[in-house]
Amino acid sequence: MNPETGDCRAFGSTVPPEMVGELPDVSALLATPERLRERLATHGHAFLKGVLDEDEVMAARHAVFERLHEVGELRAPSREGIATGTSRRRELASDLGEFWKSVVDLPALRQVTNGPGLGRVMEAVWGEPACGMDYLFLRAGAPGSATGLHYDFPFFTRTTPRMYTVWIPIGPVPVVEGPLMVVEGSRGFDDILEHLRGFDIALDDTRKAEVSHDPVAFALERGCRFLTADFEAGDILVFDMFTLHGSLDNQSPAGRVRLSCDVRYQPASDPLDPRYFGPDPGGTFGGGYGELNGAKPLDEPWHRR
Ligand SMILES: O=C(O)CCC(=O)C(=O)O
Repeated sequence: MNPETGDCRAFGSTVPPEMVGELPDVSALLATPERLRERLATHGHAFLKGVLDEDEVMAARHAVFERLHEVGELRAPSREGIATGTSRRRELASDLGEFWKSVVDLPALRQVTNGPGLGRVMEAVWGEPACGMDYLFLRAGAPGSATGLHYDFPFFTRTTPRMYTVWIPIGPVPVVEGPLMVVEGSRGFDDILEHLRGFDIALDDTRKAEVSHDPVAFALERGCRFLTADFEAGDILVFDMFTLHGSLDNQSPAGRVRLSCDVRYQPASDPLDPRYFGPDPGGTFGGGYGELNGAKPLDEPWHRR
C-alpha cells in the first residue's frame, strides 16, 4: 500500500493502521485452478492482479468518464476523472435510469465486464462454463462517497447459491480513493449470519442488508482487519456471498472520481435470476438502473459522510 496516501478512513473515521491489511495477490493460482477454487472455498475471496487486459480497462474508463464530462460532472480533460462538484445530469438526461443504462451498456465497458477475458478467468474459478449477469453495478464515487458493510447473498442468491461477486476497478483505485475492502474472518460471524440466512432483500423489508454504518467501530469491537489494496487497471477481486465488505472513503486530494464496476458470475448451467439477465434487466427491486446509487448525479455522492 502506498505510504504517501496517509491515513485511510471509513465513513469519516480514521482506520488505525494495524486494522488495515494487504490483500494477498493469488493470481499465480490461475495456473492450477483447483487450488484457486480451494483458496476461495477456504478464504472466500481471491485478489487476482493483472488478469484483465489493461488497455481494455482503460478504454472503458475513458468512455465512462467522457459521458460524465458531457453532463458537466468532470472537468476537461475527462480522462483525468476530476469532479467539477456540479452536475447537469438531471437537466440533460430526462430519465436518470435510462442515462445510466446507456453508460453501463457502453461497448468498451461490456468488453471488460462481460467479455472473453473475464469469462475465461471465471470459468477457471468455477471449473465449468460461467456466465456473468447483464445487470451491472457501475459506481462512480465522487470524493466523500463510501459503501457501508454488507453481505451480498440477500441480493443475488434467489435462483442459485453458486454465485461470486467480481469487483473490478475501472482504472487505478488507490487506497486514498476508497477501494473495496473485505472484512477478514467475516464468513465466521455466525451471530450476524444467523439473522440474515434466508434473507431476500427484495421480499423482506423487515431486515437491512447493511450490517454497520460505522465500519471502524464495528471492526474495533470484533478485533478484525479490513483487507484492501492499491488496485490497478487489470486487477479484480472475486469474493463469495458470505464475505462482509464495504469501501473506504474516497479522499482523493485531486478530487478524482473512483470508478469501479461489480458484476456477479455463476455457473452457466444454474438457473438464471431474470431480474439480472436480459437486454433490459429490472435489477434487485425492479426499478432498472434508476434504483442504483451509481445513477445519482455525481454532486449527490452516495452515503456522504
Ligand atoms: O464498490 C463499492 O463501493 C461496493 C461494491 C460492492 O458492494 C460489491 O461489489 O458487492
